[in-house]
Amino acid sequence: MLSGAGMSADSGVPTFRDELTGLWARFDAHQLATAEAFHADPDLVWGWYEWRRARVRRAQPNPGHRATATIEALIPDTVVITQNVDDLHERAGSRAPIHLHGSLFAPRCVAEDGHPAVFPDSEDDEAADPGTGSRLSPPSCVRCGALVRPGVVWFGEVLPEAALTAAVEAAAACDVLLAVGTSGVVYPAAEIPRIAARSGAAVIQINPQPTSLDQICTVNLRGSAAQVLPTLVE
Ligand code: BJW
Repeated sequence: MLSGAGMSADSGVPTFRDELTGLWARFDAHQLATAEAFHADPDLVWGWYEWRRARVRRAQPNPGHRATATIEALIPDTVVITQNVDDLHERAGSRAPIHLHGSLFAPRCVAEDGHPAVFPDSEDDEAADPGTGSRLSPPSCVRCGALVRPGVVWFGEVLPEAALTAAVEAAAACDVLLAVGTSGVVYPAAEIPRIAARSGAAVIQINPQPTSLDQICTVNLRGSAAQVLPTLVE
């Protein structure tokens, strides 16, 4: 399975590109989701990610996340690949989802090697919601003194190599790939269902809207992840 932001939409976590409710309808990706943006205004970027982190903490897995965990239990060699930076698959019981775009909960250091950040508040799960548009100074890494940055993959950055390799291998080897709640426009993640299709797998898409993946899919199930996924395991 490849999941995207639509998987968590029914948990109240906004997608990126939905016309009215997506994050990019309200916020400028260039000012928030690039390394250059963080360098130019770390307080703006850190504050925005802390607001999103607080929202995710309050969110609960939905029936789509739970059905995914059930599929894993029923078919043990299922591989869950997600573009999402939330932890809702894990909280629903998924074993070890592959996070292609990192995690809101694994901040790292801006130092060259990008080591996991060590800073006083990193375990503070009760931190208050700073609110939309709040500026917040990022902490410094106690190990090296450099700034701590969100542990996500921004535009222009390479994806974690091990995660991408595992995802490509799983896509090339699978018989069926479920593409759930993704617009399929952000690469290289968008290659995953295309690799599966080229390798002869059936690609089943679950999405309430048409997407750029429609043409390569064997079946397009129009509906939300929370509605459609549970029907597959009933
Ligand atoms: C529901 C629903 C419900 C709603 N149920 N469904 C090849 C061609 C063109 C460009 C490129 C290319 N290769 C690389 C690029 C550049 C770029 C890119 O792809 N740009 C395109 C946008 C044009 N890619 C990169 O920069 C990547 N890095 C890279 O390629 O490195 C190599 C390199 C480096 C340097 C030089 C040269 C090469 C990195 C991409 C990182 C993406 N990061 C983000 C932000 C992460 C952090 C954060 O969360 O802030 O990741 S962007 C954002 O988009 C986020 C998502 O994971 C990603 C994908 O979005 P997703 O999940 O598909 O969400 P939406 O909103 O787009 O779609 C939601 C869908 O759900 C919709 O279809 C709805 O209908 C549906 N839906 N409700 C089910 N209830």
